Amino acid sequence: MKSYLRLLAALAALAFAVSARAAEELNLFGWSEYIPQPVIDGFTKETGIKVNFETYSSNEELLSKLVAGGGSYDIVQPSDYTAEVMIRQKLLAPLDLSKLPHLKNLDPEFTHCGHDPEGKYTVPYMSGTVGIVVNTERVKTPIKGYRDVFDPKFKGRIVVLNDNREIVSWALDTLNLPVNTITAANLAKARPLVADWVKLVKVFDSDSPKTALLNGDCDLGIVWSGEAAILWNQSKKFQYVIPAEGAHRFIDVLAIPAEAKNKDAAHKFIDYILRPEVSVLISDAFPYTNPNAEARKHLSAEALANPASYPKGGGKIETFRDIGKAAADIDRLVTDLKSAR
Ligand code: SPD
Repeated sequence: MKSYLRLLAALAALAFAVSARAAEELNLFGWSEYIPQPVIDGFTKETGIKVNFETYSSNEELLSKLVAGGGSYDIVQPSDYTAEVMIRQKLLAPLDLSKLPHLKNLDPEFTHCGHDPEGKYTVPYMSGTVGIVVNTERVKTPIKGYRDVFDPKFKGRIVVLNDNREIVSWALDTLNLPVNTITAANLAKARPLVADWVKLVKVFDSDSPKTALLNGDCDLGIVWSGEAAILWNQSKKFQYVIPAEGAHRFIDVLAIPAEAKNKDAAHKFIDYILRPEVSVLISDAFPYTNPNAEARKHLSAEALANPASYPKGGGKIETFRDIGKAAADIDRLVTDLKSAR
């Protein structure tokens, strides 16, 4: 009788453990076109943790939803300079590095950077640049920089990122002004250039700017390097050019909001992403620059030769930093000019 009761108790404990495991959830808030669904499904299959996945198209959207949503997200995926803002505003939780044994796979070039010098809050996800894509079957003049793209003869043939900080940085680079020290005087100098440029643009799209180039709606683009890499894989007519005036290099990271309710599951997900075999799946679907040195060893020679994913040489390449309140000035400037076009 006693052993029968013990068996019953063990079964009840097992049922409890199984239902607790099934109830575990992870609320993931990431960039669109960046985290492949099979990677998320693989995590759920392995851990039993259900992932609720929401996407955004800009760092500004992430910030405003995170601030409004309190503790609704367990993992976010800001770019370096936005992670820096979040750290300053105490919106991120320090990571428990003992729960991230695969951190060792990262190339040190991408860790302990300016946005998180001690590596306490963020883990690099993917890196990349913002550059020019040219459909060389349709554009026969040499395209080397922003001024070549924003030539009035290309009016209605250009797709660019729908990202105000990016757009203003192209004008600042063109004028040889700093992209991280934003003053009213420099914004006033950039304004006429941006005003002219936005009038030439046909499509503003940060989610899938490749689409307008693939379907022939546009012949030139200023896009994320991963989008350019996908275009190159489709056809070598899509050439990637790092703008001669200067380009932006970003590191997008994974981080856990301070108010997250499922921090343990969040650490499990981040460590899963750091596994080489998982990271390779991400590179296959979204060929950005992979910061995971172990994963890179498993990439094909063709993937590593993609000039958008792994550009060789190049001129002035800068990272963006937290610019505080000036971010709102940039937003206002571009929003005004877009609505006046
Ligand atoms: N679709 C994924 C896009 C990722 C872009 N991250 C870089 C943002 C830098 N402002």
